[in-house]
Amino acid sequence: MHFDVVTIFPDMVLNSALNGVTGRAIKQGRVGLSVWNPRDYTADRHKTVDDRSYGGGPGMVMKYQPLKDAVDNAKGSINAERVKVVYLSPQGIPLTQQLLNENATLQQLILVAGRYEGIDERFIEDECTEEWSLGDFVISGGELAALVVIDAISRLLPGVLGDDESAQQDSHMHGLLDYPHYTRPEIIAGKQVPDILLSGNHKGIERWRLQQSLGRTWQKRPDLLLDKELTTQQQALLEEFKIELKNK
Ligand code: 9D3
Repeated sequence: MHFDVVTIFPDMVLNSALNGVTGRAIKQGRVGLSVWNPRDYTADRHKTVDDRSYGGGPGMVMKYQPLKDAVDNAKGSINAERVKVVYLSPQGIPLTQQLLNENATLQQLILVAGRYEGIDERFIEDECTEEWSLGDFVISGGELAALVVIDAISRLLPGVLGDDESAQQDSHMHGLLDYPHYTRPEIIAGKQVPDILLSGNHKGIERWRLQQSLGRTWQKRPDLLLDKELTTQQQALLEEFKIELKNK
């Protein structure tokens, strides 16, 4: 997958994406990343990328032409068939793991990061195939959202995660929260690591972890259980979790 980020803060994207899992994937050539700065496609002395809003009011709007030229150059840089141009904005559909999974087989994903109050509506209508949001809260621009998308999709691509990490991903994200994790030392501030984790009983550990996942999801994110069918065994584990909680 090749990511192209259209942004007036290209360093913000590069400085972050070149670290960690995404940085490794890029260095290995499993992921491509290019940044396109609308300022580089301006013709005036001040390299103007924004202008006042028709109708008045506070805040500036990103101009159509520098964005259009940046996206056209991104498109022209690669010969790809499966391409999307996504505008990251508060008006977009909220990102979910499912949406990201569905877009992990694109060849090229052009991510448009806005600044100021937003971008000219005609650019969204004519150039963007979709609009995605991080959720119902306000951030200052689309760059962090683009980084979230790049990170989340890169993790889904073949070879990007190590075998261990991939196996973890397989066994989890089945719509439940994670179970608790512990490492040495065995006692911290009087708190023991749960006995089962020291038992060497792998079936018992697996059962405990699934039960913790179910219990924690029920406690912290009951909404996740509403549209999820639990198996008979999972229902029993959750009921046991609730009973043990009452007896505490
Ligand atoms: C506070 C200003 N808002 C009301 C007038 C409009 C507004 C404009 C631009 C709010 C945020 C932004 C910049 N945000 C993004 O570019 C953005 C975003 C977000 O703010 N929340 C969740 N997801 C995203 S993706 C891009």
